Amino acid sequence: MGSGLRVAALTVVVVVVLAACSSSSKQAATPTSSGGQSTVATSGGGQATVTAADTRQFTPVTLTITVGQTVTWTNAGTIDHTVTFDTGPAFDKPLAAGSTVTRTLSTAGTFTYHCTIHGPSMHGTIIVK
Ligand SMILES: [Cu+2]
Repeated sequence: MGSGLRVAALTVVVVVVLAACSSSSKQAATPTSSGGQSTVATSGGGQATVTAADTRQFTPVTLTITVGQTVTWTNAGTIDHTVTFDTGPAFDKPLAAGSTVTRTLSTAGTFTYHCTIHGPSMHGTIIVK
């Protein structure tokens, strides 16, 4: 009976450690593909992040958030970009290499934006629900 309990306890420990590892590696992982993927941000005021890189794309291209959530754009590359909204209240911010831009969206709707440096081909959409 003693060894059976020990095995069971050890199994629980291993499962907990594995779960902790996999969740932290998920957070650290950067998206590898960039073709039209969309992400739904976690509800409840969680972080919503868009990454701009030297590929001249915003990743994810489409991000769905909840009303009142703050989106953070991070320039992970070495060239400058902008976050310039096409719709909604005016918003046109430089996104220099290594910097971040944040915007809290408190109105439901679909908002498109682009980078003025690289033109409409570098674009993204924020869906606020
Ligand atoms: Cu750009």
